[in-house]
Formats: sequence, C-alpha cells, structure tokens
Amino acid sequence: MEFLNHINSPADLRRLKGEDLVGVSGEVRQYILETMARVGGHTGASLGAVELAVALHYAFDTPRDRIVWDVGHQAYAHKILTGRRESLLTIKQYGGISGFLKREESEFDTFGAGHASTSLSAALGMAIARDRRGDSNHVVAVIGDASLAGGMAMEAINQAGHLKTRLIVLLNDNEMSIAPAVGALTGYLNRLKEAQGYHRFKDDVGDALLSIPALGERLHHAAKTVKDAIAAAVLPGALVNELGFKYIGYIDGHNPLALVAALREAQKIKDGPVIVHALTTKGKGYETAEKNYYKWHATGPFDLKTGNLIKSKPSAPTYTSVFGNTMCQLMEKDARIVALTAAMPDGTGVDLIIEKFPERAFDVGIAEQHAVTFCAGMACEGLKPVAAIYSTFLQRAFDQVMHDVCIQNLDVTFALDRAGIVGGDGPTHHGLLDIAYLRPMPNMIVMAPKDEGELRDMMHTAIQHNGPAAIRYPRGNGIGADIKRDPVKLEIGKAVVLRDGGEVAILAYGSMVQPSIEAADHLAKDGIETCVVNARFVKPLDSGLILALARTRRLIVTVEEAYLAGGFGSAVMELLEENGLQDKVKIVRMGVPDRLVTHGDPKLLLAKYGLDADGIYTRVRESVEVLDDKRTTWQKVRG
Ligand SMILES: Cc1ncc(C[n+]2csc(CCOP(=O)(O)OP(=O)(O)O)c2C)c(N)n1
Repeated sequence: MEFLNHINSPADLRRLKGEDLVGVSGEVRQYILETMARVGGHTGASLGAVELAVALHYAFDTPRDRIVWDVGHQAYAHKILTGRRESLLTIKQYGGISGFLKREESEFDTFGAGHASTSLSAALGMAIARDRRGDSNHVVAVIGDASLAGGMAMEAINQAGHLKTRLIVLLNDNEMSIAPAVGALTGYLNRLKEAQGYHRFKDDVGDALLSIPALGERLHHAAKTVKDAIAAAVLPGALVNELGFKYIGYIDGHNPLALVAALREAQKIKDGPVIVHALTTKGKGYETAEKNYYKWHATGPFDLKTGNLIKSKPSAPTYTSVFGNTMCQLMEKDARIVALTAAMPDGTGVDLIIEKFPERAFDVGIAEQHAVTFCAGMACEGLKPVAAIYSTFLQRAFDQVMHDVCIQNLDVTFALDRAGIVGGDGPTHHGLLDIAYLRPMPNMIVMAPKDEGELRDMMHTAIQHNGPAAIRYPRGNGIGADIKRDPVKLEIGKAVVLRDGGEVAILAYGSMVQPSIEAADHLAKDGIETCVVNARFVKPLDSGLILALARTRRLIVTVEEAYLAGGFGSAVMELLEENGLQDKVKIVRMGVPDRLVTHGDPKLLLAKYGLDADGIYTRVRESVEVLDDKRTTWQKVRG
C-alpha cells in the first residue's frame, strides 16, 4: 500500500498532492474489503463513504475542525485515516475497537453515535459552542439520506436555519431519488444558482461536477418511499429558500477532488448553514455489494474472490424469522392486523410480511416516534397494529408509547426484537432498558418468551388482548422449540413452574429460562434442589405464585437479561414489599448492573455478568452457602 502505509493521521494525508487522493481512496477501499472479508462489519455502508472520508480529512483541519458522523456505521475509512488502520481487524470484537464512533476511542471521533439522525443537532451544538468561544473552526455533520429524514434531523434543520451560525452538512445520498420528475429537476438546477458560492464553485471545479450520473434511470425511483417523499420535500428548494440553508451540489461522491473543491467552497460560507449534496453508491467498488446493496449494508465475513458470505452451520430459526412467519399466519386469519417497521424490514422480519401483505405492512423509515403514534391512530380506528422495533430503538419513542398508546389504552402490540445483549454493536444497541421503561406504564402488559415456540403464543396472546402489550425477545437463533403447533392464548399474568422442590426458587424471565434450567440440573447434582419458574410476564406479575414462594422458600433468585434497575427483579421486590414479605425470604437479583456494556461476543458478555448456566449455578450455590452459614451461626447462638 503505497500511500496507506504512511498515513497514520489526517496530517499525513494532507501532506499528499490532490491528485494522490484517488490512489489513497483505492487503497482504503481495498483495505476495508480485505479486513471485512475476515471479520465482517458494515461493509457496504463504509465502502460508499470512502471518498467522503478522504476528502473531509483532506479539506478540513481535523481534529480542530469537527466532523460529526451520523450513526457512524459508514465511517471505517475515517477510522483507517485516523490511526486505527491496524485495529480495524478487531472491530466490534471484545476488547477491540467500536463498530461506531466513540469519543474515548479517538480525538477525531467528536461525537459518539449508533442511533441515527443525531449528527445535525450535535454539530449545531458544537457550532454554537465555537461561536461562544470566539473560535473559527469548522463543524461538519455527515448524514445519509435516510437519516436526514429522521425527526431529530428535521428539528435540527429547523433550528439551524433560524440560528444562522456556520455549519456544514455533507449529505451522503446513496439513493438519489430527489425530484419526482425531470421537469421539476430543471427548476431545481435553476434554484442551485441561488446558492451563494455557486459561480465560484463552478469556476473552480468545472462543469464536470454538475454532471448528474444516471439521472434519468434514478429518477424513475423517485418518491417511491416515505423517505424519498420527505427528501423530495426538503431538498433543495425548501432548504435553500425557506429554511435558510445554502446548497452545493450535486457532487460525485466518489470523486475525491470534486468533493474537496465543494467542501472548500462550503468553508467560505460565513453567514449560515450549507448543505453539500454528494451522490454515492452503497458498496462502491465491490460488484456483489453494489448489486445487493441492501444485504451488504452490513455482513459477516465473506470470500473476497466470490463475494459469498461465510455462513455458520444451520441451527434453529431466528426469533426474527419466527416473528415474521407467525405474523403472516396470524394476518391471514385476522384482517385487522397490520405490521410496521421503522427502517428495519429485514432486521425485524417485517420484510416477509411486506412481501406477503404489501397493503398491510409499513416501513415508515427512521421514525420510531412517528411509528408508534401512527400505530395509535390505526388502533383508534379498529386496526390491530403490531410494531416490530428493536428494543434499543423504541427508547426513542418512550413518550409516544405512554402518551399516545398507554394513556388511551389503545390496542397496539410492540414486538421488541434484539432485547438483551446484542453483541458487536455494543452499548448503543444493547436492549437492556425496555423492561424498566415499559413496566411503569399503566395499561401496558409486558412479557418475554422462554423460546421461539412461546414467542408465537405470546404474539397470539398480545394481539388477542385488547390494549397495549409488549413482547421482548433476543437477537439470534431460538433453541429449537416446536414452532409447528398452532399458537395458543396464554393466561395473562400467569407464570409456569417448570421444576419444583427445595428451598430455593429461581424466577427466570425470557431468555434466562433455559440457562436457569441447566443451572438447576447442575445444582441438583450437588444436592441443592431448586424450583425453576418461567415468569412469562413481568407485568402483570404472577403475584399469587411469587407470594406463595416467598412464604415457603428460603431464597428467591431472579434472573433477567436486562438492567437490574427497574427490571424484573425490582418488580418482584416491589411485590414482596407491598405485601410485607420483604424480610421473609432472601432475594438475589441477577441481571446487568448499572454500567455500560461494551461490544463483543454475546456469549462472552453474558458470562461476564453471570447470565449463563454456569453463572446462575455459581450465584445460587454461593447464596445458599451464605444462608447455611447464617443458619449454623444462629443455631449456635440459640444453643
Ligand atoms: C434511531 C435508529 N433507527 C434505526 C437505526 C438502524 N439503522 C442503522 S443505519 C440505517 C440506515 C441509514 O441510512 P442512511 O442514513 O441513508 O445511511 P447509509 O447507510 O445509506 O449510508 C438504519 C436504519 C438506527 N441506527 N437508529
């Protein structure tokens, strides 16, 4: 690697000649490909943003100038150029570098992210801080076209136009469906001329920049999705004319020199925000990824020569696919059921539903808040919406779940995929808060299946139930449970005793049931008999059963794959306190303590917090030993 071997920071890059940037970009792209083939990651998204990263670090004096990447999944080239070339091989692995950007990881990572549509707000805040300091550095937000359509980004645009502070927005547009018709485009090109700096810009870089590759073909795709409709509404007419943004574009986002020229032009704009509109191709430079850009947004390891993904051995189906298929079956029987995703059709299994019921399944884009209230509206009119949203992303819509759904007791089902520890995506993506944020909401029912078969029962139960209900289930494969039988309606608030006996009761919630059973088997071999309960519901709790256990056992151990604060164990303790039984039985809560959980193999992370069969076994044993010691001491004192 002629260039890359000598680039250990953006300062090294800036010492190169402009014409070298194409060569640098080629090497960065090749390096990403070779590395991702080995370890997997956000391959397609990052291949599409190589030239953006090269041009940004060349045109700006980073880290003094601040670059804020939205989400951060597309910023592998940025990582490579900012001293993390070697460590890219460790990305998303335990102890390795993050898959997103992280302030602790590098001074060039000005703002951490993982969730979308935050960059404009953060960058605007930085720009205002700069103004207050009387400083002159630039602040650049880099945002994708889908993320730009997210609510927060829209709110930031609204304020940025009003504040009129210097802010550069680099739009990474890999869809390019801006205008609905060629006629509108003509008007659009004319409006470009209104943008300050347009003439100089044109002189600097020549007409080539204004060429619009494959426009005719791409326009056919215009405004086909909600995302496009929103983009069409704001870009560039409304942005330029009504919202106070200057506009520079279109730019070929894979021409580093053109990008540098456009960014330098943007630097000259002193009297308000400017948007630089770059057209890019997801998966750029790798044919398979370009063709299947959706699938290649993120991948596991692959064969670089053939582009074939290296698949792990087939095991039980994923919870996601069980959800999608079960929805299709339930929707066939009940025309009132509709399905919904917020920009994650394949991640949630809603893609299967869209295929089968295109009229009854919706992708609203990166708009979780809207998604929930949209469901509430449909429920008001007698539909039965099922919103499939990752646990971590539903955090965005906390108020909508309460204000629009729960207060009005509307019939919306929330299917929370990726609940628990998700692995390589790390702290921004772990779904550890949902029990705590859903449990206090009046009218809400909250449950978690012990396996993929019970997921089907819970879906049926939640949809049958007339009111808000949430089901949380983990990322990845089920345990091989029966998914052929018809789903049954469960009694709401009823737990199941899976194993009885002894002085210890393990109350397990959702994904923790299976390891609890294994732990109980192991404990039995040591002569410690335990009762194991599949709690099923955290709200309403099976209070009859839990209170009975509290009266008859010495030790209750609660186990959940979630933050302890406000979680399942907390719910059990509250119940005991409400019934005056808090001193009757010893309680041990197992779950995730109050700290950030890093990225890494989920198995390893679960083991770290004792949330596997071994961890549960050890904790129960230790707790029993403490109780035994106490009993012996007490017996001695009493003589
Ligand atoms: C709030 C939120 N919802 C959903 C996601 C999942 N997600 C990650 S990247 C992405 C697509 C982003 O598209 P775009 O901004 O156009 O960038 P591109 O990947 O095309 O470069 C989505 C939906 C997220 N990160 N945050």
